[in-house]
Amino acid sequence: MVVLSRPAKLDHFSDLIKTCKPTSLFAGIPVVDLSSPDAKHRIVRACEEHGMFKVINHGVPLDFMTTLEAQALKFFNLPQSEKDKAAPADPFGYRSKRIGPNGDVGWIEYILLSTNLDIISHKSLPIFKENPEIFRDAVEDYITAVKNMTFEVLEMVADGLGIDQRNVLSKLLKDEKSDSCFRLNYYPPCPELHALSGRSLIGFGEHTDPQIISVLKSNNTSGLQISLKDGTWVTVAPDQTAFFINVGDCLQVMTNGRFKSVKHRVLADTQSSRVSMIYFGGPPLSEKIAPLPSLMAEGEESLYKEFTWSEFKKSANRSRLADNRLGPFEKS
Ligand code: GA4
Repeated sequence: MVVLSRPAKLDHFSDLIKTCKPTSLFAGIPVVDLSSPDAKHRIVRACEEHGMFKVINHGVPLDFMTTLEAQALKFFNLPQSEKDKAAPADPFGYRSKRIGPNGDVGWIEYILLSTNLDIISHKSLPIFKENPEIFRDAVEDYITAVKNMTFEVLEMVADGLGIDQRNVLSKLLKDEKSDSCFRLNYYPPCPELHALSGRSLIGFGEHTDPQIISVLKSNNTSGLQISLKDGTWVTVAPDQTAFFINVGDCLQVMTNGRFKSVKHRVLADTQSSRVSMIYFGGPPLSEKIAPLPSLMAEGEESLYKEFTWSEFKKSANRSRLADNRLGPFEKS
C-alpha cells in the first residue's frame, strides 16, 4: 500500500489539496484584436461560447503593466511583519490565505482595493501609508488605463449585440457611484507540491465573479483554469502582455443567460510565483439588474427575479466561493 504523506508546511491546508485531472494548455480561448473591425462580433461570440476571451492591441501601455507588477512583487516580497501592517482596512487591504468573509482559504496573498480613486488616494489606507508613493501612482495609472479599455470593450459588446444605446453597459462602470474593485494576487510557489504525487494545491477555489465584467492580467506563470460548458477544466496559457476578460454574473443576467459567467479557479505552481491583477467592473449599488429590454425577443421572459446590485452583493457576501450565487435569483 502506498501511503501519501503531506509535507508539514501544508498541515493546515488539507482542504486545498485536490486531485485535479492533468490538463494541457487550452488553445481554444478566443483572441480578440481590439483594433480589428470584427472585434465586436468576436467578443460577443466568445462571451456566448466560453464566457472568456483574450484581448491584444488593447492600448494599455505595457509600462503601466510592468511597473505595477514590479511594485506588487516588491510588496509581496516584504517580510510578513511589514505586510501585516497593511492588513485589512475592512474590506480593503492586504490578506494572506483567507478569501472572503465565510471561511474560504487559498494558497494566496492579496491586496483588495476599491477602484474609486478618491479612496485609493486616501493616504490613511494602511496599504499606502506603509508603502512608497510610487506604488499608489502605479495602481492609479494602471486602473485608469484598464478602466478606459474596459469601457471600450463594453461598448463593443453593446454594438455587437445590436443595441442602439452603445453605452448601455459602459455607463454603469463610468458612473461615479460604480461599485468596482481591484485585486492584486500573489500565489507563492509551493515546492512541497512535488511530494503530493499528482495532486494539486488550490490557489483560488472555483467560483464565478459576481460583477458585470472582470479584466485580468497575469505574469507568465500558468495556473488559471476555466470550466468549459461540458464541465471539463482546462488551463489558460498565460500571456503577460494581454488581458483575459470574463463575463460576470450580472452580465449573464443582463443578457438573460445568453452570455455565461464562467467558472474559474487558480492552481499553485511548484516553482514559480504567479502574480495577477484584476479589475472587477460593477454597477452602482442601487442599480436594478435585469435583462436589457432591447435584447428580449417578443414574449421572452426573464430567467431571473429582479434584484439590485446591492441585494446581490449582500447575498454574495454571505455565500461560499464555490456556491452558485445566481441560484437564489433564478425563477423556478
Ligand atoms: C469573487 C470575485 C472577486 O475576487 C471578489 C471576491 C470576494 C472576496 O474576495 O471578498 C468574494 C467572492 C468574489 C464571491 C463570494 C464571496 C465574496 C469572496 C466570497 C467568498 C472581490 C468579489 O467581488 O467576489
